[in-house]
Amino acid sequence: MNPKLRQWVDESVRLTKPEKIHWCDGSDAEYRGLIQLMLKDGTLIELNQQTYPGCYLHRSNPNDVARTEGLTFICTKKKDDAGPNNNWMDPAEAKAKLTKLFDGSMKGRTMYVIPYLMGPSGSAYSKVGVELTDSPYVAANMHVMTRVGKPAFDRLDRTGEFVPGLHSLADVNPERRFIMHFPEEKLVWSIGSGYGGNALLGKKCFALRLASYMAKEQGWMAEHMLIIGLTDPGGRTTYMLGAFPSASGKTNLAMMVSAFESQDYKVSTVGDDIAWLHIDDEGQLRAINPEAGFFGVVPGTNVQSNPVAMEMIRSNTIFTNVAMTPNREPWWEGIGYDAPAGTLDWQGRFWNSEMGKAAHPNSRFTTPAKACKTISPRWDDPQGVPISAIIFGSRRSSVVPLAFQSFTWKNGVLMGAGMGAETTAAATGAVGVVRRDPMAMLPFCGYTMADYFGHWLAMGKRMNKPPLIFRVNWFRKDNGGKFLWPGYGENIRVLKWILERIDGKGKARETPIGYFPTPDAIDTTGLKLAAGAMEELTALDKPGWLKGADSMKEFFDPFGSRMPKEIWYEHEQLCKRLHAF
Ligand code: SAT
Ligand code: MN
Repeated sequence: MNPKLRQWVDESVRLTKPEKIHWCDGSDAEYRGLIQLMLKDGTLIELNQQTYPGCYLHRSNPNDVARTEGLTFICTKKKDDAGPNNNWMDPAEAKAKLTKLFDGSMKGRTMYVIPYLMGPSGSAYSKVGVELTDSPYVAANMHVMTRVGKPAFDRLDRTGEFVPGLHSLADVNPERRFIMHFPEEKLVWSIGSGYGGNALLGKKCFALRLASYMAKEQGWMAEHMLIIGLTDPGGRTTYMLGAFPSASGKTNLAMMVSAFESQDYKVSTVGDDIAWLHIDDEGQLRAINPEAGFFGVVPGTNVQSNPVAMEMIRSNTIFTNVAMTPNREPWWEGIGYDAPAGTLDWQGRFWNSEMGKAAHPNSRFTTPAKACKTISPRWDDPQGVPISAIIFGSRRSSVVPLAFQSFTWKNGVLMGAGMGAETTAAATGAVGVVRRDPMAMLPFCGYTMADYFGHWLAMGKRMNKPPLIFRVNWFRKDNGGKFLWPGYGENIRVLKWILERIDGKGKARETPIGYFPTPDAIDTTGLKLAAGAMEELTALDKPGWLKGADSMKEFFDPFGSRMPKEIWYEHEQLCKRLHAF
């Protein structure tokens, strides 16, 4: 037993005072045991085992259904190191505050000790974490989302290194809820929430917030990105990354089934949420998916939007906060059929449409990656996959065109850094408000984004041939509020244009913002679009971008002198080009 691990578990046991300790081995038997236990105590509800074998429903505390960004802190010694993009608390103060809350918080409960590996077994890029939790729901989800047990111990034996994460539900009270990160110590303390991103500490806490900090120190990158392969009709596969804010269709894009009937393009899934990126000896950027499962948004999932997920979540899935029909099947808004009479909403109440939504807008599924029909044969390749393009995307009903390409890596870094996004239900707070969400990392960057942008610039210089950078927007609306682009499987047409640009082809025109596709550059054969839609989707909204450039400046200003000069230079050039246009 690793002495550091032993000592930390002992200390945590003394503090939280659990009744029992369960060391997780990651076995199927253990998973089944956790499910049985939760069925017994009501944490899980059995769904219809004929039609949804191995599927269960968890209803969380209604006060605990999304990430709570306001209660999430980066605790560095210096406030400036956390930056204006994070809530900050002094590490000693945070420890003192949470020590009180953790004191006896596991009384009468079992502490699960969960050793887990983030990344493929045998990959030099993978890292070990250990989570201590009093939530069997968290333990079961960690089983699905990470590689628990042996793969972690094997690595731990070799390196001796792990990231500790202490988690307790305590009394699930927002007044006493904190998600605290100590990047200098590589430690997470999370209390008072059982929700995914707050409680599955391998995910946002380790694989993004702490890992982004470690990546900066060690010369790699941890990003909020999907990883896909796009195979062309000739059978050649090109790998791409996509950074989109939470609940903006990342899982749908990652598992996309091409709706392009006339042409044989195929998407394969390497990851749907997080990418760890390294530069190899040849100067090529490579990506691994640190996770082993999907924690996807359920509402809106149907046979059109994501047929692969629809099939995948028919078995061995934990549903959180969906509705349930009288036939004990899960139901959600956008599933493709009406809720039968007698459906219970996500809080277990008899539902009618006057009560609002039956499923919570941020209801989720947890499913193993290997159950995904489009999973890439290289999804757990220890070397990762070589990356040719990075796509930034977000919800914008106006201004941002369907797609465009940045001029250079540096210019692309500004494009990512200045990305505006409409907020979604994945975090508590108002939905649909435009905020700057650089690289879709605003809630997940474990240090000041001034240094983060600098790190992006530095990484670009180390790459032999940096990936091309693109911006996409599937969510553009017309004046009447109707979507201009059909999205989902039709997005393959945009990916095809991106592939053509990678190959030095693909029609484009130069604008002050970057290379925009010409209205005929994206193949629309067989699509029924409104007249003039492609013109509108590829037009330059000069006043909109001028305002956008102003709000980028507003976002960048508080970073002060720490902001890289090159970002300001790129911003200045952008404004100049816009004014001259
Ligand atoms: O934060 S979660 O991992 O629960 C989901 C998300 O917001 O991307
Ligand atoms: Mn996410």
